[in-house]
Amino acid sequence: MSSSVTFDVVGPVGLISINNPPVNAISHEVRRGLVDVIARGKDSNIKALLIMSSGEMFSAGADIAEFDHPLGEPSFQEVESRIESCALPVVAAIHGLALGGGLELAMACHYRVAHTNARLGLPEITLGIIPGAGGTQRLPRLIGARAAVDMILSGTPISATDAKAKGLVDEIAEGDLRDAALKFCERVLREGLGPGPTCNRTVSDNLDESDISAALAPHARALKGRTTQNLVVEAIKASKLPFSQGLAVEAALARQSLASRESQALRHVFFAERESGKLSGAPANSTQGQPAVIRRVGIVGAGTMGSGIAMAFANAGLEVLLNDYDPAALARSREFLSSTYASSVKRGRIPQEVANERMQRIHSTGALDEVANCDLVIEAVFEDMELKKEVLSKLDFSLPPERLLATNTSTLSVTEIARATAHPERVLGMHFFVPAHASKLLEIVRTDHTSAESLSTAFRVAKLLKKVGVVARDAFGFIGNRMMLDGYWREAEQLLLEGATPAQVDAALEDFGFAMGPQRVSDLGGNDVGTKARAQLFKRESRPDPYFVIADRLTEMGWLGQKTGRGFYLYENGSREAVSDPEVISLIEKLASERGIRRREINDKEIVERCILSLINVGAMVLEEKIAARAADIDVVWTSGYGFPRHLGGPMFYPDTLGLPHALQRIRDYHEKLGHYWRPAALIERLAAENSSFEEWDRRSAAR
Ligand code: T1G
Repeated sequence: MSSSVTFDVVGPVGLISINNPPVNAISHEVRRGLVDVIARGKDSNIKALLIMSSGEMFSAGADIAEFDHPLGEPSFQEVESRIESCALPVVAAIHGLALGGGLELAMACHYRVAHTNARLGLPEITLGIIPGAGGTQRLPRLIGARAAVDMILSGTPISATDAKAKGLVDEIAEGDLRDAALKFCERVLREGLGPGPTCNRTVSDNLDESDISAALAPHARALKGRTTQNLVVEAIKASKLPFSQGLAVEAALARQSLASRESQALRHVFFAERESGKLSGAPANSTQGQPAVIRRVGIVGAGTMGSGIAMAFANAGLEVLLNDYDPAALARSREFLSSTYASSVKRGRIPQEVANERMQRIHSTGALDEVANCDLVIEAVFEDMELKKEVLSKLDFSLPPERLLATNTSTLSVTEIARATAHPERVLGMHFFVPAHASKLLEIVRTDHTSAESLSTAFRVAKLLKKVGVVARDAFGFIGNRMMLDGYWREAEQLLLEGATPAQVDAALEDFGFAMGPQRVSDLGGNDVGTKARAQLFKRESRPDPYFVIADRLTEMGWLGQKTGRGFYLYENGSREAVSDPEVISLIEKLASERGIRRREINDKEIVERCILSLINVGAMVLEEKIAARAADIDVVWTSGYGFPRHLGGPMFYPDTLGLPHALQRIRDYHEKLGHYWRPAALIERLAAENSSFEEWDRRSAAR
């Protein structure tokens, strides 16, 4: 008898409970346990079966960790056919999340009761797979093919109320779910409703080509470069076939999707995001630190970043004290906060009362010492070393030594800033990304003094903010900016000098899968922001010319990007549409001739190859220098913070799929052609020589 599935008798009902923490994944053991207990339903005293789960949720679906090996028997199909063909009515009682195989299991039951807090979804597409446990055949039978294709393409769970309205659940329960579900079973028995196999239902609507394109259109941007959506549509179409035939079609398509590189990449990112939140980079002499409880957060500096960070914490339900010595800055910040919340309300993202609550959680103050009673203080003042040191030393004086002190610097040495305090062990960098209230990544920058407790607290903060926290060692540009400046973006500029146009480079990288090309991103953020950041970084380490000579010249000329109507592109009359600017091309030609760079035709393949290979090469150097603890951490930084396409797995996973020997050969070719800065990273040379991979390197490092 499996310990993760138990069986109790409550009157005429056989109560089956799944208990497989932390997320009740329908693992091999759970499937075996279910088959065992369903057989117990044959006991003559049992008139109905009720399946529910303990813990926070019904189930997060199949056990994703099992996907790299053939799934053990009994299969989902076996478990579900035993439920569906059961002579007794089988009811599923759903609380919290019912996702993927968890919802598919519930759909194989004859009836579903959902608690008001239930959220039901098939998020498989986020893992590059299609629902493979009958979801593409039973969901259309319950809610219609059109609604089913929408739900599976979005992958977003729906509420119990919506699920009831669509016909996915039969009853909504408030209060005690177990009681309500047992009452529901008694009603089914009293009214003699009997078993109601979903497979016997037919799909109420048709899915023609216009329906399909209409269903795909809203997801075009999110699914750019992906293929799983086509398999989803094919599987849903098969729901018109007799059930067993449709199920066979689904199984074949599910196997195809599971074997795809797209799914391997997305599963890699899924687990990498969860692994990145665990201490790997902590100083050797420290133990796993106990994270502090954070209820009230102080933010010093009410500029765009400070205000955005304040919003992130208020949105997560925490009290925020936003400090700035300049009353005008505080007033501008309130304006920014209320207009940002107003536009979220206008877009229907949050109701007005939630916007009000969040706004009220942010308290402004001109008195720095007021933040002394906060559990965490984050400094977000102007990017100037002396100013940041002055603020940190004042905070260090007033804030109890066990409280965490963070700096939001993106360019300056955190180690140097921490020198202004008497407690460097409680100082680290919290590098938020624009917009701080919405971007998913939080780079946690540790110095050689940062304690494990401080790191654990920073991880807890990332989880509280629903961000992915990745530890970076304090160094030039940390993980993300180092790779962007020394690799990806630097190469984009080099290609412009050699003959490519901004539009060509951006289009090639957008076709590769980036949401936006580097020149357009620079114009969006402001070319001056990049120039200032590099000037700060050069105080740590310089870089040989040419290094962003085009962007820096545009800054000198005041062509800062969208905010000035021109940058790498023209933006006419305040539009956000980037229009090619012949004057920029002439400027680039001039900068190239000043450096004796011969210009030539460059094709898209070379553009993508050079920008991505240089990213990979610098990524390997970041690993060698222990700035990142894991190759997978780099993948998380770039997929959640820099727009690297998730379905390619990230800049370190991607070459593993190409084969490192091939990547090394191409890097060597460019080293020969383009010179020193293309020197292959020693780590790539070593792994290629061993025909190994970054994934293998991570496994070995973790085992050490
Ligand atoms: N399988 C295995 N482990 C899982 C898991 C799963 N489905 N879901 C979560 N975990 C682990 C996770 O790695 C972490 O482990 C811990 O649980 C807590 O997760 C047949 C084929 C449910 C919203 O896509 O979206 O069913 O790091 O940190 O932030 O058609 O986890 O502690 O060791 O993420 O509260 C479809 C995936 C599967 C849902 C909770 N299901 N999970 O978020 O906690 S495919 C999904 C999530 C499928 C069928 C197909 C989230 C969550 P560790 P966490 P959280």
